[in-house]
Amino acid sequence: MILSFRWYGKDDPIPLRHIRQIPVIKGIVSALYDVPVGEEWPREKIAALQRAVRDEALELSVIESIPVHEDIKLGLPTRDRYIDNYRRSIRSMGALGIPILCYNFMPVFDWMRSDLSMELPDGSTALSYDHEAISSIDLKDGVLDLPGWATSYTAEGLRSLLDAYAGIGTEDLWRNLEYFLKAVVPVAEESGVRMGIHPDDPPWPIFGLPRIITDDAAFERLIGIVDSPSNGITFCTGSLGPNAGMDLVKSIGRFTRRGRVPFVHARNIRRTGKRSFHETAHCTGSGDVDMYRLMRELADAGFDGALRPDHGRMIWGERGRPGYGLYDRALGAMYLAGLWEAVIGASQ
Ligand SMILES: [Mn+2]
Repeated sequence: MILSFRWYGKDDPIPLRHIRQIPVIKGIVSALYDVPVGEEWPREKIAALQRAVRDEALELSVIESIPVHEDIKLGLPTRDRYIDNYRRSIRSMGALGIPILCYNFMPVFDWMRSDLSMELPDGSTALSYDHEAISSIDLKDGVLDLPGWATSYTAEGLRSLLDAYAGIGTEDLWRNLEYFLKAVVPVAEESGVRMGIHPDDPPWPIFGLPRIITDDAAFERLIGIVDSPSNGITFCTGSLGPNAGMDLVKSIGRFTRRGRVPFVHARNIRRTGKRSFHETAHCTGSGDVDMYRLMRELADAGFDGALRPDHGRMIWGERGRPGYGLYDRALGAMYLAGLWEAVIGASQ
């Protein structure tokens, strides 16, 4: 198992040399943030990122993510050009020996929260989601008045994108995902790259937009589209956790045993209602995800991919990118490494 840590590149307020000081971290999860969505990732730029990571004695283990252009999700004729670029980017990853690619297939918004700094009883803050609050937002003017999203789209851009999705239902989105996977997975397999789709966060439709990667049935359908070890899942416990009907431990074991879990996001959440929750510290006692049983199941299933602490709280007065401060994710990393050492009965 490669314990890894997300790094947002040179603009991340957290430098690699700080991440390196978390003793258990071996891998870095990162991306190119200056390539327009849909364009090919220049190989030399990926190589430069890899070099920067290696200069701090870490390894670029995962690309998260190469974003999937909306035209691919919408199934527009222009998708073929973007899919070609995607395939070329995957080939470059493979040529450089970067083994895992995380991506998602969520229309328009790749994650959604109603509050980015909900205060918890101990004074820390965490991201939270309240479906009523989200449902009360009217997007018809193209304005999403939520902190963190205000600048993601122009009003015009958001409006036209939502219009484009008006005719796209769940089955259409599945068909478009199928078209994409049939085109890219063989290239990933040839290149030695394992793709893992990130589940929808939260795992239900928002703003009337379809969302399909939400549960075991969806995972089963996904892996059946192309039967390849390169067609897998990024098992994000924090994204799936709000789905109270899902047995995360059973699910992670089931798909890991079939060789379809190259990457795990370990995050804990506390459900506060049918469709509301907030994020918590990583440990079992803090939320509804049984992190111990999950890690034990992963070990039993022979997990050999990368795992990273996902969103942490903001603690000790730290300010920064919501969910991606250093302190709580570092605590999470140490906790997860401790669990792993215990369940496999050896240090790594
Ligand atoms: Mn995640």
